[in-house]
Amino acid sequence: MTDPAPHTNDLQAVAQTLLNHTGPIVVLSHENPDGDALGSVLGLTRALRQLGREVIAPMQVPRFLAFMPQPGELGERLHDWPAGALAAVLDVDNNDHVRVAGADLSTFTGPVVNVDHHGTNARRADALAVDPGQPAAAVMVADLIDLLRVEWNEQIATPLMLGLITDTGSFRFDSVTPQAFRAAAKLREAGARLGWISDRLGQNPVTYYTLLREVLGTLEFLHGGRVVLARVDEAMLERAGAAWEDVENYVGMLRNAEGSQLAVMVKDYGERVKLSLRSRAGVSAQNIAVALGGGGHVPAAGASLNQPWPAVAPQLDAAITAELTRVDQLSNGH
Ligand SMILES: [Mn+2]
Repeated sequence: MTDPAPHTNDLQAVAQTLLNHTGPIVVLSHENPDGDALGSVLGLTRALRQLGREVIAPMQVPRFLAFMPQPGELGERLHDWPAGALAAVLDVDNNDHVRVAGADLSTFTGPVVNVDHHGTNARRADALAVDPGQPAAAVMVADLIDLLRVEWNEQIATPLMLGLITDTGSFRFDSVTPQAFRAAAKLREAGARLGWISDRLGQNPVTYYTLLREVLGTLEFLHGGRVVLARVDEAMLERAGAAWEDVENYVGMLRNAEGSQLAVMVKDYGERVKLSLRSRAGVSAQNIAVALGGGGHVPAAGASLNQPWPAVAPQLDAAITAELTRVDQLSNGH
């Protein structure tokens, strides 16, 4: 172990609260769970069960993460708060807003512990550890498991590695800290199955590819290749037997086109349009989205317009042209 992280004292209080509690423990995270939410919940659930605790972990696991839990390991829905329960809430910045899989924390009167890495945390729990310097909640759960004195094994380490991988984009960003690699080393030492996780995360359903064939037929390189745009509509989904969910990752793939500064995925619902925008090299997807009534972050943004695509296309082009002009003027020193 290296120097204790700033959250260690707070985690000690969380660990003590969990160890003192003899009743059932309900482990929860946010709705639309991502890899960190699932990994944190599953890691702590397995650790607490190893200590002999009764744990209930209701979660609707999305298709792309369904490989991780064992069948029956997580409950689909919570019907009632069990008598004498404690709620352990992970990777969530506001417990008051937790309404997942039948569990509504606003109706819960028992003790709550919260472990989270969001800077926006509302700090409402009986014991809580919040550290925005951590790359993933799973890293804090790993430290918590050390404090609970649970013996490490592959079953506990693997879901926590999933959380760390997904929240760091597989360690690909400048935001990845040395601490993220130290946490990964600890999980790897405990046997986390890195290759298996990467292989499973990289898999797509067949409909992803059959739909992609349709979508690539619409591909356009605009503004001298600086903008790459593709469109998908209901008829394409029907021909491919695909769902809107299959479309999610296309825009990131388009952005990888060499020389492209902006990728646009047009989701054409007929009477309305949703735009997914991804940018790089000084271009702001956010500026374009805001010009069209949407919002988001500088590199990733979106907009929804209640107009058909032929009416949206010229507005989108005007917003793109304005943003590219802004960037060019900046780089020319104006
Ligand atoms: Mn997270």
